[in-house]
Amino acid sequence: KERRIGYEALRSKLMSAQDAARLIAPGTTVGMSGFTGSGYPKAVPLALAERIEAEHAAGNPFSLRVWTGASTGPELDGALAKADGIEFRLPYNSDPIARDKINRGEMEYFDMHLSQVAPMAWQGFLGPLDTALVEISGIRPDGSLIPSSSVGNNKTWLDRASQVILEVNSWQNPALEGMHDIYYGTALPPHRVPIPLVRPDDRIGETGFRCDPAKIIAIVETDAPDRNLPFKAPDEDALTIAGHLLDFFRHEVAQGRLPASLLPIQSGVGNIANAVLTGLVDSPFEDMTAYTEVIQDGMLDLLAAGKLRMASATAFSLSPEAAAGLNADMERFRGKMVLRPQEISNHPELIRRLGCIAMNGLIEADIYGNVNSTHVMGSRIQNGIGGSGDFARNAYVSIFMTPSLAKGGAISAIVPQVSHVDHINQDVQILVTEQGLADLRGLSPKQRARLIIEKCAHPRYKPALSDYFERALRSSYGKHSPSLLAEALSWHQRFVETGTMMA
Ligand code: 0RQ
Repeated sequence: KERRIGYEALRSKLMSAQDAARLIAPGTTVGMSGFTGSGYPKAVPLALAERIEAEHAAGNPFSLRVWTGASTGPELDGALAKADGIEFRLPYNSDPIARDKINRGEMEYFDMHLSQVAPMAWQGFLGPLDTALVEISGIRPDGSLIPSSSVGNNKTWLDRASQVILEVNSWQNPALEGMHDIYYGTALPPHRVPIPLVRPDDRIGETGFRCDPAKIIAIVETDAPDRNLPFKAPDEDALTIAGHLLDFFRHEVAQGRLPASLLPIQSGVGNIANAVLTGLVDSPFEDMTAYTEVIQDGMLDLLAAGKLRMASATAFSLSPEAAAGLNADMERFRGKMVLRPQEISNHPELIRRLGCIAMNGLIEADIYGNVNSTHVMGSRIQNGIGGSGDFARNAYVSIFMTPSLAKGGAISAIVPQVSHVDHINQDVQILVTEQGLADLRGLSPKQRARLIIEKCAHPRYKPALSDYFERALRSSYGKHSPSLLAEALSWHQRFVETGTMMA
C-alpha cells in the first residue's frame, strides 16, 4: 500500500473510524469537508452514525451541529440524518433523507451564501467549532496537508477547530497535489486588504493546508470513491435552453458587450447547467475561462475540446464516467484547473472584478423577475441558496434558466408572484426557458412582466398570466409593480389543495 502520510510523527495517530468517532462528544459542533459530493469524509461519519444509533437505543441523547462546504454524500448527511444525529445543519444540503427531516420540522437548517460561511465562522456568530473532520489526499513530510477533490471551508475548519480528525483517502488521485490554491490572506475588518486575484488563473496562495500537528487527534485511512452521481442526458428542453443562451452570447459579442472569448463563466448545479456547457463545445467561442464553484462533466468536455483555457472552482462534481476519465487523464487536465477555498471561489469582490457570467437554475420566477431557487410552494426546502446569490448579485450578467413547466405541467415555473424570494429582480438580468429568453436589463417592472410572459411562460399558463397582469394593472393599489395581493399566491394554494396550478 502506498504511503500517503509523509510526516512520520503523525503515524502514531492512525486509528479505526470507530475509535476516531468516539473522540467526538455529543452536543458539539463538527466542521466537515465536502462540496457537491466530493472530498467529504466517508468513514468516520458512518461510524458516528452507528454510535449515535447505539446511544439512542440505550436511551441517551446524542446529536451534533454539522457544518460543511456544501452538499456531501449518503455516508455523511444521509447516514447521520437517518440516525437522528444532526440537530443543526449549514450551509447547503441536497441529501434526500436530510431534506425530509428538515421539511418535517425535525432538523434545523440554515442555508446561507456559501461565500459567507468562513467569514461568519471567523466573526464568531456561528458559535465555537469543536472538531474539524476533513478528508485529505495526503500529508507532506513538512506536515502540510494535501487537499482532496474539494476545498470548501476546510482551511477555516482546520484553523478554527479545537481538535482535528483527518481521513486520508487513497482513492483520490495523487496527481491532485499542486492543483490547489489555498489563500491565507483573508482577515476581519478593519484589517481587510484587496484580494490579489485579477485573472481566473492567478495563483495567490499555497498548494496545501497548514495545520498544527498538536491539534490532530486522529487519522483514519480510507480508500473510497466520491459520490459522483450520473447526469441525466440533456433532454429536449435543456438543449433548447442551451440554444437560446448560445444565441444570446453570439448577439452580445456582435454588439460588443462581451469579448469573443466571453467572460469567466459560472455554471450552477443541475442538468440544465451541464447541458449549456456541453452546448458551448460546438460554439464559436474560443479561449474561454471559468471562475465558478464546481467543475462538472460539461466543464471537462470544454477543457478537453480546447475551448476552455482553464477552470477555477472549489470542487469537482462529476458523473462516475467523468471522474474515471479525469483520474485516468489527470496529468492532461491538472495544469488547467485550480481548486480554491469557497470563500475565494465565490468571493463577491472577485466575481465583480472578473465580470463573471453567472448561470443558475431556479424553482420558479415571477412575472417581475424575482427568483425562488430554494423553496417549493414557499415552504419546502429543495437544496439551498448555495452559491447562486454570491454569483447572481455580483455578476457581469446574471442569467437564470429553467424549463417553463415542472411536475409534468401541474406547475408553472413562471408565476404571478414567487412564493419565496432568493434573488430579487435587480439580480436577475436574463431569464431563459425552453420557450425563449427575456433580456430584462434596463426594463421597468411592467416592461419586464410583459416580456417574461411573452418569452418565457408556457402556452398552457400564458393566458392566465396575462389575465392576472391585465387585471392587476387595472385594480392594483399601486401601479409600479401591479399586484393583486389576495390572488398573487393563489396558484400555489391551488396546487397544495388540488395537485395542480391549473384553474
Ligand atoms: O424534483 O427531482 O423530485 O423531480 O426540483 O429540478 O428541473 O431537475 O432542475 O437540477 O437544475 O435544479 C433550483 C433545485 C434546480 C437547483 C434547482 C423540482 C423538480 C426536481 C430539480 P424531482 P430540475 P435542476 C451554484 C448554484 C440552488 C443552488 C444554486 C438548485 C427538482 O438549481 O438547487 O443555484 N439551485 N447553486 O421537479 C416544484 C417547481 C419546481 C420544482 C423544479 N416550480 N415546483 N418543484 N422542481 N421546479 C452551485 C452550488 O451552489 C453548488
